[in-house]
Amino acid sequence: MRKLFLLGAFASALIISSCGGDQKKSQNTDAAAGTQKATSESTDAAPVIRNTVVVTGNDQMRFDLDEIRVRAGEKVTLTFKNAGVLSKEAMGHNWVLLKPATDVAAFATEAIASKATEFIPTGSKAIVAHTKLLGPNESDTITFTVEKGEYEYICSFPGHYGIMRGKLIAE
Ligand SMILES: [Cu+2]
Repeated sequence: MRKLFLLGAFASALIISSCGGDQKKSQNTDAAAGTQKATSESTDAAPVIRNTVVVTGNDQMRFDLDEIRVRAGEKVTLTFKNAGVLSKEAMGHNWVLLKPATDVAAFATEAIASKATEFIPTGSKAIVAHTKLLGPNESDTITFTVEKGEYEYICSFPGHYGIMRGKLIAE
């Protein structure tokens, strides 16, 4: 998990510094895959694709992972933890996976209007999977299976999705 976190942090640093993006990124990924191969019995040379994932959210309105890679067509088990201390009413978090090409801003607006269902618009066709809304130290584990593609995930608590979001890539 720690490795995933570090890699995520490194990836976002690369994105922030942005120049030369693709080439640098693939070099980094290759290096990471090499490390992983040396230290675990990973059977695949591909970088950090895991279907068991732990994500945390915090009081700074951040997920610790801004990119998650999973294997398409196989069950993903995702545990989301709220690592903050602020109350659920003030700083609750959830993890909501949206279908590719979802208008995230429109979805988030719809979510704000869904307070009775903890900011999950019931019946929304945009949702692939979601956790419960969590208060401090709470966690929720969900399972889902996705087809190949790129999906965005957000926290749908009002005001959070702008920075509390990331990308899930199924390959
Ligand atoms: Cu949140």
